Parts: sequence; C-alpha cells; structure tokens
Amino acid sequence: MGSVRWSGIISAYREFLPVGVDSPIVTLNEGNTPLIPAPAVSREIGPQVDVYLKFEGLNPTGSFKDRGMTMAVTKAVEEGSSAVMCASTGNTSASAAAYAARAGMNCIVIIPDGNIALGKLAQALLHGAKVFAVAGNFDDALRIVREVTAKYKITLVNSINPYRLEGQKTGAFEICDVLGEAPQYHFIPVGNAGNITAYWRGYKEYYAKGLVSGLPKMMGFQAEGAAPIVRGHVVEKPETLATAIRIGNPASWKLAEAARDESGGVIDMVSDEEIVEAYRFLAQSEGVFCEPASAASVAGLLKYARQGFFTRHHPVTVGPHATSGKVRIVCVLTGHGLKDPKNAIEFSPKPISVPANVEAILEHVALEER
Ligand code: AN7
Repeated sequence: MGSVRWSGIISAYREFLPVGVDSPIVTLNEGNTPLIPAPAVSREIGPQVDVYLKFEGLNPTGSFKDRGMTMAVTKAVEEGSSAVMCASTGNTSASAAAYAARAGMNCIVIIPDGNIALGKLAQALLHGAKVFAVAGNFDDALRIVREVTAKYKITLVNSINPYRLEGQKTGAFEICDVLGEAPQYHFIPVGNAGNITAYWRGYKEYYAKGLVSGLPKMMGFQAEGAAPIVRGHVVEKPETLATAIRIGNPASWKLAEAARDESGGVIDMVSDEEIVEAYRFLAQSEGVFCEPASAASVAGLLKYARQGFFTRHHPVTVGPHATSGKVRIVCVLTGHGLKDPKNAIEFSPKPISVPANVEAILEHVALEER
C-alpha cells in the first residue's frame, strides 16, 4: 500500500461489490480498521492460540455499521431516493444519520425509548436525523420501519436492505488481507444477526476466489436475556445491559443459522456478568475500549476456553492453517467504548475527590521519592 490513500471500502473492494463506475459513492473513508494482537487474552487461553481483535470501533461513526451504510446510502442515491429510514439499538441510527448528512438526504430513525447508549443518541441528533423514541423495543421499531418503507417513498437502511450486508462482508476481506489466511475461529456478537451473515459471506467469497485456502468456524454470541437463536424461539421482552444486542427477533435469523451450520460453528450465549468481565478485561489488560455488546465476542471466547474447547480442538499442524502452528482466533469488537459512557463509569472505580494539593494525592497512592 505504501503511500496509496485509503478511500473507503467501496473503492478498496469494488470488484466484490454491486457498484458500477457511475455509482455516486458516499463515503467517510470507513474500513481499514486495525487487527490488533491480543496478548493478554491469548495468555488467558494458552500457548496454542493467537488472538486478534478486529477493532471496528475505529470506523468514522465508531461502529462496523459504516461498512454497510456506505453501500446502502450510495445505492439509495443511485436509485434517486431522497430519504432513508431505520430502526436501531443505536449504532445503525448513528451511521445512517452521518451518511445521510454526507449525502444531503433526510433521515428518520426509530429507537427504543430509554434503551440506547448516550453517545449513539448524541450522534443521531447532531447529524440532524429526525429521531423517534418509541415505547417499545427494537423489534417493535423494526416492524414500524418495515411498514412505513413498504408503503412510502423512503429507503430502508436496516440490514434487510441487501446492500448493507454486501458492505459489511469487507470486514472479512480485511482480516484475510492482514493474516494472509482466514483465521480458524471467528468470534462475533449476534443481535439482529446481519454481521455474522456478512462475515461468513466475505470469507466464502475470498475462499471461492482462491485468495485464502481455509474457512473459519463462525462463533456467534448473544446475550443470555436476548438469545432467541440459542433458545429457538422469539424473546418477547429481551433484556441485557448490552443494549446494542437487546433484540428478541433477529431479521437475519435463518442466515445466521446457515453461517453457523455451514462453517461448523456455534451460536451460544453469555451472561451480562460475563460480558462485563470481558469488557473490563479488554480495557484494563489490552488497552482496548469497546462497548459492552462488542465484548460479547471475547466473553464467548473466554467462556469456551475455560470449558476446554481449545484443548479438545488441537491446533492444526498440517495443511493451510499450519503456518504459525497456533490456532488463529479473531474477535470482532463491533463498536467503540465511548458510545456508552454510562456503562463505562458504572463498572469502573469512581474518581477520588480531593483538595487541590500534593499531600491529598499522596494520601491515596504510595510513591517512592526520587
Ligand atoms: C456494537 O444499531 O442492531 O447481529 O440497530 O451495535 O449484525 O445486528 C446494532 C447491532 C453488535 C449486533 N455489536 O450486530 C443497531 C443494531 C454492536 C451493535 C451488534 C450491534 P448484528
């Protein structure tokens, strides 16, 4: 790459995406997010693994949704639409509002009242979206958006818009480009189940083109109180502190099950306590600040590791994955920790209030004199 300028996922992966030379690309230079080694997480598991964090919180609006939104808004403009609409647990609305602003379009978002993180609400509002807080949950909001967009001229930009998943699959391309191979395991939070579907599609497309010689097992994790796929039925009143994945009836339910089954992976659940443990561990031991829902991927990894999953599944010593001799694991961190300052403060020690002098500080910390 050298001095080549990064100008977003559409220009980087054009040949894999449904765009033409005349498509009016709406981009904020999303994508190209770092794949950060996670030595502390790896140490927790054992010498047989190498864990990496795909930090999607470093996208322009702070979440992976930007990959899908650049595609959805580009196609909306191409098709002559002047407005977009979505239901959201927060990140989709932040991204839709930003890309709509960029394109000079109107944006309507419907959020569950009282259950979206403060940073996400701030984004949607400041970008100029018309925000409706409904007395209901995400599933109610999505039902309303489906009805409105079916009947009126406004483009739906939830992940049931097929261009969203097309854009989001580029996350898998970037991981393969960096590792030179697909990882053996891909851990990811599951809410509306679009992202697990998109990543699996991305890996399969790279594999079909011969750009990688293996495929990962897709390891999806829902929150215990919002785990319809794990439980096998719609959850009427989903509950979790990870509000991003507080979803009881995922739109891409069947596609996520297909990703799980085709890859030989799992969709399982983690408790809010396990999510918070992983959230704090990432912040304090890796220096990586993600939002609680994102930590569900690492919570799932730690849970499986403690159950002996990676000692039962011995590292591959022959074949395409044998290069490092270690099992390569990628966890997607879907959103930035700054999205949700309330939970960050809730699960941290509070600041110590002191008078403005040196002695007051020294009462609380033991420092050695020079
Ligand atoms: C940080 O913004 O559904 O399984 O409306 O914000 O593809 O839904 C967000 C979902 C994971 C789950 N992590 O991804 C929305 C919304 C974060 C998220 C998910 C979301 P999907």
